[in-house]
Amino acid sequence: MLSKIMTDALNKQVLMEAESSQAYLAMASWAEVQPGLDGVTQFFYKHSDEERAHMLKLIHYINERGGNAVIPALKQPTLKFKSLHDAFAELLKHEIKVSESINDLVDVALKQKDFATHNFLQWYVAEQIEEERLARVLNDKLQMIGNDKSGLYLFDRDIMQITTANQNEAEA
Ligand code: OFO
Repeated sequence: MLSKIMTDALNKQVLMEAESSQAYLAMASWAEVQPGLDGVTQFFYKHSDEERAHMLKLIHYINERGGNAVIPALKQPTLKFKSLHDAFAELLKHEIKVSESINDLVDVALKQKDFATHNFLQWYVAEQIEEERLARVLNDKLQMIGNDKSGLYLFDRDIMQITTANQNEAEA
């Protein structure tokens, strides 16, 4: 059975994952109306779906362990970006914030001696390492490319390939 402190902390993470999903959905919608960003658009839509899946995983866990998951109200995310570089910089900033929040949650689990939740959270720890790494790689690439149009074309093509490959892997 989850303690009240643990339940509240997990519910805060539900909000964070919901906000992530919403933020990336806004990025996807922004990218969709920019010329030539088909790959980036798919990447953000998929990322938004993944964040929703992270939120659902938490909701089920809270409810299954005798807590009550709270479906949160959300504030409107950033809708417009000056450039692709800005959108990806925001993605990285956001992922770093989420990683910090997961670390805090692990700390609460340890302090509560809730080893089941500690164990459950290890999946999120690993996931954040991967998401932060990918966000950094993409930001580094964009730094290198700058405003070079052919570089941006290739970036979009590569990110489309990564997204499709990951999707095929998930469906296999
Ligand atoms: Fe939920 O994994 Fe990123 O934020």
